[in-house]
Amino acid sequence: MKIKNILLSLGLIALGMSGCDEGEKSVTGISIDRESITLDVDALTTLIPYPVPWDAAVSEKFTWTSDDRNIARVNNRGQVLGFNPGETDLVCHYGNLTAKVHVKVNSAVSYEERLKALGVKGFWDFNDPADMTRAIVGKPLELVNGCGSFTLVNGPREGESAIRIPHDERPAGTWLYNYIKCFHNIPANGGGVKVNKYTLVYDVWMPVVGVYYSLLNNWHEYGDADGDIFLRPGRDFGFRGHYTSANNHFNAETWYRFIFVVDNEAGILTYYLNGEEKARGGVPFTVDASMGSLATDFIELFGDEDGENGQGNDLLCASFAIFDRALTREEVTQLGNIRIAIDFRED
Ligand SMILES: [Ca+2]
Ligand SMILES: [Ca+2]
Ligand SMILES: [Ca+2]
Repeated sequence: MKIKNILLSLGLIALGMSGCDEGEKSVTGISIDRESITLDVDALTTLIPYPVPWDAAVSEKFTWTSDDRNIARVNNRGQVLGFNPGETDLVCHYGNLTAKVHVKVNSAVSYEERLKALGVKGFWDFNDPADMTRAIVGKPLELVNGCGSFTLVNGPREGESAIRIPHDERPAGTWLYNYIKCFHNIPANGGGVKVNKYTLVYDVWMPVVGVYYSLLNNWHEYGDADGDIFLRPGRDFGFRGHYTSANNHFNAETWYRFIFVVDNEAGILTYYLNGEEKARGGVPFTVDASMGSLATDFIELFGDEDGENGQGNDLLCASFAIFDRALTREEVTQLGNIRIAIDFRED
């Protein structure tokens, strides 16, 4: 309407005409600024529809639909979101008229593919509603449930669920623990009888900050029932006694990817948050040390002996992965960041 009026005004000025009324033309078709588009997963673009003929009187709004919302989504402002790799058509509607735009969403390398390319030894995605313990790589998990219950809930995006870790309770003066036994299948390495070189990757979400959450408890082979890797009230994180020096790294109700790279043989410990290095410590642990080395049969995820597993709050974990070596900074970058839902309104 605006374009028509502007062009019409310009035309009238150019011709020095006024008062010419030849009657309004009706819309007989839809023209779109592009016949086809290609975009990446999570990327946005906008399509612009025009009436045919160009100077027709537009009396209603153009609307849009997608033939496959799982591939591409579109709203009535013509904004398009690449949702999953594939091809489909977007349809613009005006009355009974329609026009199609073919859309191709480029194939993306999935997180699972990235993990596998780097030789991951265990990967659990918590995406199977029928089996929370399912392994994508490695052995099934075992849920150790002293109280409450493990449940699957919505994760970082549609089709990506997470496991809710029930917090520990102390109903009769004795703590009831919840944790996950993770059978990593990694033999002793790094010059000892325990696992001394490894990388742990957690995709987690906290309902509140200002409390402790335990991510790991080396316990059964070490006799130390206190958790060993914590997210702390000051919003710093790390192994007990080896936390990031700065605070305020994370917020509540936000998805994060925490990565802990341990090489006891070299004496180097590195922490990443969303791919960014947050701490790099020298010589924190000796080979086979009780805190920094892992038992060769299984590890205890999210465990703690006295309620520091969330302190009344339930952590969510969208996935967990483990490597049998210390990933380099470049490899951590290759893993990419956690994919979260793009804020996109379809109306
Ligand atoms: Ca411990
Ligand atoms: Ca504790
Ligand atoms: Ca998941």
